[in-house]
Amino acid sequence: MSTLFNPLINGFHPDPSVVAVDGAYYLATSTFEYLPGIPIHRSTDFETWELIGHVATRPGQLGVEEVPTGGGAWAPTIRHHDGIFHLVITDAMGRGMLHFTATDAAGPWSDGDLLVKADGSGTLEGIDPDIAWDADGTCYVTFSGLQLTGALNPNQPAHLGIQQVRVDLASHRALEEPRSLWSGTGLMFPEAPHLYAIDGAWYLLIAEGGTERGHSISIARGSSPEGPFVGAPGNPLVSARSTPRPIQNTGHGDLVVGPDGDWLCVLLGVRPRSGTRAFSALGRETFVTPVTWDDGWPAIAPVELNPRPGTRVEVDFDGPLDHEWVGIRRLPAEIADLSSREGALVLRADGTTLADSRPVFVGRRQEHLNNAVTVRVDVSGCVGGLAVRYDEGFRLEIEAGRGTVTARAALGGLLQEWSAPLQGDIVDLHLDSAKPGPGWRMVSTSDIFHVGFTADGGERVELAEVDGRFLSSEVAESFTGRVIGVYAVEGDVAVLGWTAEGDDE
Ligand code: 6LW
Repeated sequence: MSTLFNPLINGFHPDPSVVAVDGAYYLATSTFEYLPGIPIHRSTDFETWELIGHVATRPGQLGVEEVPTGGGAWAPTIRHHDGIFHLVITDAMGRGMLHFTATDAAGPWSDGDLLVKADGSGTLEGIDPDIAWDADGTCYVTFSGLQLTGALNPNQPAHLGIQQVRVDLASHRALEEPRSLWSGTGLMFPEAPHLYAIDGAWYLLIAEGGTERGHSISIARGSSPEGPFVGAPGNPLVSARSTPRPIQNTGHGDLVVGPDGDWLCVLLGVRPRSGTRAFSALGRETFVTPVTWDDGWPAIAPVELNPRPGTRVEVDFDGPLDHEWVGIRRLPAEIADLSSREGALVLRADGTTLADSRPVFVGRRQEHLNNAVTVRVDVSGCVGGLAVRYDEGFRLEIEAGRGTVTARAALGGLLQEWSAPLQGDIVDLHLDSAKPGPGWRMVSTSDIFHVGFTADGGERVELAEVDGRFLSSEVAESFTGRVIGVYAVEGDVAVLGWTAEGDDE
């Protein structure tokens, strides 16, 4: 029997969708403005997951180069039909609703075709597309009718409920006007629909309640993929709302038969720390929980915390970057020079800073609640550093060069800096986050950042302590997660080493 670890996939990995193909599982998640986009994790036992590749590995597959904060790759559905992998997703405020295919889930994936309205007048308006086929091969795209175009009022977006169209995949055109389907029990934001044929019935699984504390999953059943659907008596099937559970915001799930033949639900959740006002440092992560069936209805077990052991990642930049590295609105390969200096990652400044939408930055997701990253940089004649970001407006940097080290917290338009002199050009920059220790004045927080540096051969100098709640999913502007990386703002910054160590105790 497999051990179900929770998180199943640590760090910023929201909106999971999973498919089983020939004894293996392929799981896709959202990446917003980051590239490569849409990671595919593979497992045969649901216990060990390997990042085998991404859907968006080439410029133009997603239109995220100029996407506003919060936009980009939202909520994939991955399926396998007639020997081909299919993935549908919304490139929110970017290209629109897209359909990708691949014969190997590791890639390469297709360029991505826009799913267009029946009259051909542009992309289907909505988010969170699902793709399903009936026994005759009719293709259904079921989606959430959240309207992202036009005058969007973020506090009161227009929402048309769960909708569906039949689609001709040869032309990528809808064959009809969107029809409304069952849209949940009446909670806000019905979204993340997935349609399944199980034991002669059709099931429509959705998320409702919004992706914060009210989040939940509900289901309905019908005799046809077009409905009519009748909601389950036990809805919502899962929600952590108003509970003291360590995993909150549970919702947005996908069902699959697990390796032991039992049903499982993968879903998103957060791990807030503190009391009623609690803060989730890492953003929305992927979790899993058992599903049982009774009288034709599924029951989804509450999500149990079961973290994996801690990890230590050391990178010495003597080969290509692994799949975990991401860039912001551009591919790491565009800016990461690994050939001009042996054993170094050279980042060439281009006039941007981390306040800009496309900075010279490559990073990795923060995977653990307790985390320490150290990078060694050579800053002769240049300026650059190490930073943790949620988005352009919520970030914490430690930057070296020109005889100074500066820690900088830029949080929703507020800015604070701490500086100290630097001797020499080789320096270790440290960005650690940990539970508040005894005596810390702020207790209702996720974690505290300790920002410091060690100049060649010297003692570690502590520059700043910053409350981690300001870099949490409850506070930051975008609903991504923490990404920690190296960046350049002046000249050619050589990164000589990277160590990240963390655990979830
Ligand atoms: C996604 C929506 C949601 O499209 O957040 O939790 C959006 N759910 O379903 C972006 O992740």
